[in-house]
Amino acid sequence: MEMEEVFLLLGSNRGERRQILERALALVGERAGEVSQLSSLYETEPWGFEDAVPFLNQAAALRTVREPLELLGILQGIEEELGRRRPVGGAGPYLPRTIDIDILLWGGRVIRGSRLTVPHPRLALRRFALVPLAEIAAEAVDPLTGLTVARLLERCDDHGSVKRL
Ligand code: PH2
Ligand code: MG
Ligand code: MG
Repeated sequence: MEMEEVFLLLGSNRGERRQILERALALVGERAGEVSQLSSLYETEPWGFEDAVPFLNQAAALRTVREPLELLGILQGIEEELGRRRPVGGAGPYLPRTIDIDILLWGGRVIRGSRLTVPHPRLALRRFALVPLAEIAAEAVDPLTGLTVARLLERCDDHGSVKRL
């Protein structure tokens, strides 16, 4: 298996947000590969649900030899260990979360499975993901549109607040 570069987005809007992100990144580095780049922390307005508690979001580059579903399992294990509780019965409305770790891009790959879709299906709609990602990977290309992350950000009409800390 070749080493590939994967871009992740971490988010937290419950508990000790900063510590939780740090802990999550340490576990990703122990279990999944090498965390080779990290964005700044951003405080971001909740997107898609009514919740007064702002998120901390941070993007990371991961160099890994894991297969996609293997990585997904590792990330979900970390989410669970750090207190994430998923509602029984799958996707419902968004709920506050101590930690969410999403796979945004996986090199130039397109993955469409029942458990995992890459590029992340809502990446181009979300400033809270594009701004941190552009800080570390402005020139990475979205394989579906051929557009760079910098360009996706220019075209994004989300106006949610995203503040660099
Ligand atoms: N994650 C969501 C839904 N809404 N809003 C912000 N600001 N940050 C997130 O990480 C986030 C969200 C679903 O995972
Ligand atoms: Mg998410
Ligand atoms: Mg998620």
